[in-house]
Amino acid sequence: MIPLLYTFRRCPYAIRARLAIAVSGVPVQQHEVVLRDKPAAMLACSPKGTVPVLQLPDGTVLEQSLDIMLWALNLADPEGWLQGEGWSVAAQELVAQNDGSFKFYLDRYKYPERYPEHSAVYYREQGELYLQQLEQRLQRQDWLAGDKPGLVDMAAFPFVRQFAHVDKTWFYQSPYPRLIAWLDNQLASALFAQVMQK
Ligand SMILES: N[C@@H](CCC(=O)N[C@@H](CS)C(=O)NCC(=O)O)C(=O)O
Repeated sequence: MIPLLYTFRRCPYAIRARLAIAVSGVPVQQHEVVLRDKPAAMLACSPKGTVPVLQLPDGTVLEQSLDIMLWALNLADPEGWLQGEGWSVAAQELVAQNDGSFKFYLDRYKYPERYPEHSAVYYREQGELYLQQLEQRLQRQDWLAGDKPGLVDMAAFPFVRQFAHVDKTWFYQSPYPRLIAWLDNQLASALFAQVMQK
C-alpha cells in the first residue's frame, strides 16, 4: 500500500502539499475530491472535511497541509527546501501570517459581496500589508528562503497566486515588482505544471 492523498486541484493548501510531495519524489496515490461531495472514506479518517488529507499505510492521518509538506520533505528533500531559511522561525512566522490574516483578507477580497461590511479595495489593502513584507524580503534576496526556494516559498505562493488572480490587471501594475517576478517564476516552473496537471 502507498500513502493516499485526498486533494482538490485548485485548493492552495492542497497545491502546497502536492508541491512538496512532487519535489520529494515520495510515491503517493492521489484522489481528486469534489468538495461538495466528499468521499465517505476521507470523512471517516478526517471528519473535519478539509483537503488535503494524507492517509498513511500504518493508519496515521495527516490533515494539515504543512504537516504533509514536512512529512514528505523529512523523507526526501533533494532540493533542500528545509535547509537554511526554508523553514526557519522567521519562515514559520511568515507562513502563519499567510494562513492567518492574509488568507482572511484574501477570502474577503475574492468575495466582497459575501462580506459587505467593507469594500473590495479595503480588503485588498489589508492583504497588501502582507504582500509588502514579502516584497521587502524579495528586494534583498531572490526567494523568501534566501538564494534558493524553500518550504516558505512553496507554502506561500499558491495563496499569492489566488490574490493576484482576483484582479490581474491591478496585480501586474502594483508596486511589488520583485513579488511579481517571484510569482511568475513559480507559475512557469515545471514543478507547478506537474502538480496542476488535470
Ligand atoms: N488548515 C488546513 C486548511 C485546508 C482547507 O481549508 N482546505 C479547503 C479547500 S482550499 C477545504 O477543504 N475546505 C472545505 C470545503 O470547502 O468544504 C490545511 O492547512 O490543510
